[in-house]
Amino acid sequence: PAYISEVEDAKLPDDFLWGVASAALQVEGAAADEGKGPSVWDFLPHRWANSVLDNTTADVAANSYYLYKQDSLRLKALGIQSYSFSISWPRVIPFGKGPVNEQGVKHYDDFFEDLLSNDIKAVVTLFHWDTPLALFNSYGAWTSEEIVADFVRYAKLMIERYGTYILPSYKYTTVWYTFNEPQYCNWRFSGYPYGSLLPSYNGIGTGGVKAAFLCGHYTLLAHAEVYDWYKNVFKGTKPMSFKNSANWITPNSTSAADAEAVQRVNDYNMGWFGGPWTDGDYPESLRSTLGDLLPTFTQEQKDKIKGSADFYALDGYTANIAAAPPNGIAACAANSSDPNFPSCAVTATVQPDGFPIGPNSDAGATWLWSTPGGIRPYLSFIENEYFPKVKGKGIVVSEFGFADPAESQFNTLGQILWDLRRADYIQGFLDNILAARVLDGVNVTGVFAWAIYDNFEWNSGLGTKFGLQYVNLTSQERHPKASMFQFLNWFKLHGQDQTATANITAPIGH
Ligand code: PNW
Repeated sequence: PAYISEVEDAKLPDDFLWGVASAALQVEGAAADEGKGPSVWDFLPHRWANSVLDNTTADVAANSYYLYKQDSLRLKALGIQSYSFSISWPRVIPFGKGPVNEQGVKHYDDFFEDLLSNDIKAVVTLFHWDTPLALFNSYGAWTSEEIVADFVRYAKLMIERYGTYILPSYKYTTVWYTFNEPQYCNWRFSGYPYGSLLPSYNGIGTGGVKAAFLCGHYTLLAHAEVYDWYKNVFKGTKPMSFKNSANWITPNSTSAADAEAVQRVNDYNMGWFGGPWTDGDYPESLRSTLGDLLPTFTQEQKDKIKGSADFYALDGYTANIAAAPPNGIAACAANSSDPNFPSCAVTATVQPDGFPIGPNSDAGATWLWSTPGGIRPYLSFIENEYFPKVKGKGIVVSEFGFADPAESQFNTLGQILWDLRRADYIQGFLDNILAARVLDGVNVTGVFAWAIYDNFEWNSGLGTKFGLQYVNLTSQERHPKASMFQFLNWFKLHGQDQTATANITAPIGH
């Protein structure tokens, strides 16, 4: 392939979608304020000591429920085009079903209005893992088909209310995502393994595997229902998709067995949800490995799911190496407690020559290695090989980011803000995305950096920092880090100069 230096002067089109990302649970705080009901992630750290690495909670986090007006002025002052965030289901429907919390809905009215007045484009995720706790107690949440109707009701309510926050001139405003990374069904939707201790998760299936695939199944049914309603009843015209967690996988050797292992990992990461999207059903390798643990669709359901996303949204952070399982596929497939189940592949971050695939991330993100070179071949692979049927729909890199290990070692503000490893990762990643687009002809239409600022990193807590802005957890002051300027300069260099000014000593939200 041509050298990346050839894209130094390349410009991105005006409708290229870019910005920073967050999720409600991770940034909002106000966990029990103004009528909000508990989500499983509010409950978890209070119920089980050590369920979060540093025993922090998301009770306050970056307090954006109250500070959002400062946040959007800051985005505007920095010149950031779009903000990808999620709505909290238990904030607007506190018990998942039943009464609507008008104060919660009013909060998002103000929030959308505020973004609009600052000319920041809204990219909205309806569900980013904060399952209303009450739904676990009433029917086991994502292990029950009952959740489909409850999610669809919530989604319609939000889209009817906020579907008007659309600037017709801009192709990608507003993007709707139904779900964030259903690949983490069960464990992130429930806080697994602690969530598996919730009453209704007891005794389901084999080691939680059955629960995970039921969860994926109901996620797909709920997504397809919302998509069908949005396009055919609501007559919505904006793009809708769901965000997928998947990474570039290379084989450990040139053997056929390792090539098959790569295929199985791709089928597990991309095909579990992407297969039904492109073909109406799960990939063959998932069916043969999982057998009855994988639910089946009716023909009507298949028809509804097929085609139910307008582009592929990729949360692609890193890369991995895959090899065949030591005892063969048959032995693994027969044993759902095999550590390599269900992909039945061994994944690694050390190359055959003994070198790691890249510099590693923070102790709270051991899965994450700085491998920016992987995104370029991966984007080509997705468009040309894995999803050739949907070529032309485009790919948005809906999240990428890095937890700079230096930030947990240093403790003065100046050092924390000097996040050179994140800056380096971001530069490399963006260069490779541009190379995929300009030199390899991949239709990549947007990219979002995780995260707008430091936040609650799920089971790794507040101590694992992904932000392009630092948050002082006592004063709640925000400061841009070096990586934020690297990010912004890169977009300026490539034709996205958002000359904006704003006074960021803004009033508190409400
Ligand atoms: C994403 N992986 O999760 C989530 O959408 C965010 O909420 C989260 O804070 C962020 O990434 C950083 O972790 C991922 O193993 C979790 O490749 C795991 C992977 C990727 C994304």
